Amino acid sequence: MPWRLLRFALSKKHPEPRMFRAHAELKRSYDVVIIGAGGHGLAAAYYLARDHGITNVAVLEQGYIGGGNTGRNTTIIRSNYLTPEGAKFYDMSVKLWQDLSEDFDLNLFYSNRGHYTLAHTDSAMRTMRWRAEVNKHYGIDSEVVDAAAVHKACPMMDLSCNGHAPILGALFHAPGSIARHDAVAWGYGRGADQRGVEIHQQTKVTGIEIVAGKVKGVHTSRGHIATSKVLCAVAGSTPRITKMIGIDTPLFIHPLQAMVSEPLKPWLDPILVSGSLHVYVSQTARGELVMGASLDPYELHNTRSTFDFVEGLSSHMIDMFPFLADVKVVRQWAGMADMTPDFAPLMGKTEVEGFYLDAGWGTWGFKATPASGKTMSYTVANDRNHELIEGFTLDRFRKYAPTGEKGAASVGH
Ligand code: PYC
Repeated sequence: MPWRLLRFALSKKHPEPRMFRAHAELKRSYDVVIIGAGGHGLAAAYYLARDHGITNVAVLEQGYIGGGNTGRNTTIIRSNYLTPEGAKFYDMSVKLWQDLSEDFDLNLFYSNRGHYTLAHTDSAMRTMRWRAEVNKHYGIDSEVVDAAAVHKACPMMDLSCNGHAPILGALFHAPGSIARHDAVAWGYGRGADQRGVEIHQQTKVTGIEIVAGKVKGVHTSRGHIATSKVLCAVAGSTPRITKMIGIDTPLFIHPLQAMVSEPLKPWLDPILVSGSLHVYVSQTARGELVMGASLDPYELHNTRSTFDFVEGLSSHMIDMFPFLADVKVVRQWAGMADMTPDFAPLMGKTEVEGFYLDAGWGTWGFKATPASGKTMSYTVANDRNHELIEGFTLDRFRKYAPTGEKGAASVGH
């Protein structure tokens, strides 16, 4: 055991830096109110304080820090997107991820593994080539590889997938990584708190005060707050908030389920995704397999899990890895994915002055956390959309100018 740890264990005092302060009262006013203490809300608070010097900020959370989609995903980080807008935005995110543990002085278990999107059909191979070309154009490390390269990276996989869907090749994305999701929320939360931001858990927003088209305040379960800027970063709860101010969005909420196996000896180094078999999987430092599939195919504002999901995903996992047949599933969960019609996010200023949206994350919100924090803090601080989110604003739907990102989804939806 390292001496530092032993000293800590034997000491009666534990002078560890605090994680967050608990605030008894809300102040009567803040420069900025952020709704949602998930990764995105806390990242925006952190960069508002660190990069823009705006610290009179309250982050309001109806539950607990990181208890929404931040704690309900499969922690995959990548930037191999299909559209130029997506590729550039997620490239910024991947670059920020690489230094985040050091930035926070907190181990995020960030682990670079490489990411294979498997292609089982000629048309999937065509899409992989398309993505690789877009990615290379923007300096993102992606290439199409053949089935032999996939076998080399993952010799344990049955390349015929039980004869159902033989693998022809893959899009290989070397920067693909995973990280510990809870720690990301804690790191951003602690960093924001240390700079003066207040995080108020168990504080529900019940209304937003608008006067002459401008934000004037927020009503909460703990009283009223005056503010002229509100950032809404609540993923699957976005429609509840936008309804309060009469903004129409094209969001639909679908459950996105996932599950985890018992810990196994390390055998799976890369992250694997199969669009045809509806599987994505990685192995954590603890040895668990973290697995997910497509969205549930109906709208539901709920985080319930189903047996149907475990059965379907397990059978496809066994097509790929027959030796897993006796491995136990130990946990499952669901998040509420806020889906847009074009699969790109919904970010930036809105028709209500002082109300900013960070939503539409669908199935890729976790990996976006640092870039969404950076770009939304810039947008809120300057009341001007950051250039990297110009393709993601709400008015693209009114202008019939979608940013079609569906081809970059991990699995079919
Ligand atoms: O976009 O990589 C992804 C992803 C994995 C799980 C859900 N989305």
